[in-house]
Amino acid sequence: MSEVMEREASAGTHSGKFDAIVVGGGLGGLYALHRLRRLGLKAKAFEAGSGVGGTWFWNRYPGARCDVESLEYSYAFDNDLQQEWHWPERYGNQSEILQYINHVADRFDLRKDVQLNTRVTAADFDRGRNIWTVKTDKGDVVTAPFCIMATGNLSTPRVPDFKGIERFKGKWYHTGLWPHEGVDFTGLRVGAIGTGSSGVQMIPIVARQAKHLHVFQRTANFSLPARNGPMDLEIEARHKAEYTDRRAAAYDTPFGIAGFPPPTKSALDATPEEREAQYEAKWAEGGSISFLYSYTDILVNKASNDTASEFVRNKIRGIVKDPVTAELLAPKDHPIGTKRLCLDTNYYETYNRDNVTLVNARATPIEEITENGLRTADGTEYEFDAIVFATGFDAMTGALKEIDIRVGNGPALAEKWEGGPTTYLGLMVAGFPNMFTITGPGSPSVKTQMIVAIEQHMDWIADCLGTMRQRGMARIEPTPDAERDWVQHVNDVADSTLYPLANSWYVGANIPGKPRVFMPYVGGFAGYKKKCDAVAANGYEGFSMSK
Ligand code: NA7
Repeated sequence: MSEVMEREASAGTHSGKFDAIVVGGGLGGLYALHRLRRLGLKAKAFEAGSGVGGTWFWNRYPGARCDVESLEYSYAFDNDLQQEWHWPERYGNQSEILQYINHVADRFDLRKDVQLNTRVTAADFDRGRNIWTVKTDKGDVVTAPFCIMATGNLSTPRVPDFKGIERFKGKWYHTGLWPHEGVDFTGLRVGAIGTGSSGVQMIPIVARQAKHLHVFQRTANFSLPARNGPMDLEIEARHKAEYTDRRAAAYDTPFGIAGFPPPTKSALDATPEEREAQYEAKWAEGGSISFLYSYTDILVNKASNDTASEFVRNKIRGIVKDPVTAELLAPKDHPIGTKRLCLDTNYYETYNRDNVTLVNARATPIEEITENGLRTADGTEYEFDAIVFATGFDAMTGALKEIDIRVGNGPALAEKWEGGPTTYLGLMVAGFPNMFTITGPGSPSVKTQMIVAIEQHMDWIADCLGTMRQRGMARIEPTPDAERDWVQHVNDVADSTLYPLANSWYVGANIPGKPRVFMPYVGGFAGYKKKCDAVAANGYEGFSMSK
């Protein structure tokens, strides 16, 4: 197959031989290009969007904002960049982050190696020649010994295939595919489906515009106040003075973020009064890591977690005036922090508005979309001018499985992963040589500050490629044993926590038929990085390299 593809390449205009192909032009793909260039390699990236930015290019829904503070959520690889960039607010919003990414693309002259509006459709590895042949939907056929998948963790939006959606006469939107020109909901009857992070951020803003907003909630999520606001210039100056040390310290933390003193005791060793004061202080401070860091065992001990969960439920009961709505909004089916803990601005307060109604989509599921709105299982008809799906993503594996990735006549990656993703360190897949995944399943990825995770992965990959070059090696792949042991370890670690108690996208629970496998590594970023470094120091233990 590769030879045919290569013949096509030489016949067409969109061909080329590179040292590495990068799939994706988001934060991961751009850093990959930069890092490969520093190794002296010729790389090319393909990006489906009409601009760089990945997640931050697509997710333009009202209120889209990072839940990691802006001084942390940025690249660390260049000190001048982090010193010179000014973030206007405590948490970056979508347009500020996209502006930053575009600045980085220009500043490091990365754009010339990114081909936009191009989706990679297939990648095929020829073991005889150690060459990947990569095809795109624009007819490109390019080759390179290495392929770097920077395809993102939340990049395949999921619009549930509701019956009747094609009949709807109004407009519908998905938060992850938001129109660039924005949407004005003023005076409209709007239905919002989904109350994950995207819904929680968007709902308060749409509520202020809409004539009436119905929110369809299937599962209540915990959300904490973000306490966003203008950047405190003193904090910024202090942070910048300590940037280098803080970035280094972040590597020694579980979430890849420094500055939060680690907790020292169990929630159960504190008196009820102490706990209340502690949670109250964290609630006032804003932010999710700080809150989960109240005690050592919130994510591992159900009784400890109950104290934190109940504190937040009581906050919801205190904010939301209608007791029935408050009880519906108070999550009871999962421990706090085991699904993505949302950060919001006035989310619960929004339900005190006269023009907002919460619908229990668990008790009365959405049955079908109709011409004029939707109908729930109890036969109630809702009329809408617009419907917003905040229904999430085929997380962590969706984008990779959409590409036909094969090694000769072997099974496609999607077939290998039918029972759930398997990787070694979330970096490589056994049987798929010379293909690296940036923040792949089995790595800390979404459980950390993503940019730290991206830089750590790409730095490791660059060192690996440098070592291979030095040793005259042409091929690397994990051994099946190393992959099996790592997958087991990822699952053992998850099973020692409360995470598996939640039906979250971490286990693929939001995609019907997706195997229930815990995908991110929750053993903490610090331990994970040490493991990756030790693997490299021990001669790339668990990988086989060949000439
Ligand atoms: P999420 O967190 O996956 O949330 C999707 C929401 O959509 C969630 O509340 C789902 O309920 C809901 N959903 C999905 N299908 C339906 C149907 N059929 N009916 C009703 N409700 C439905 O995605 P987000 O975009 O909010 O956030 C993704 C990540 O982006 C986030 O965690 C941050 O890391 C950034 P469910 O919980 O499945 O019952």
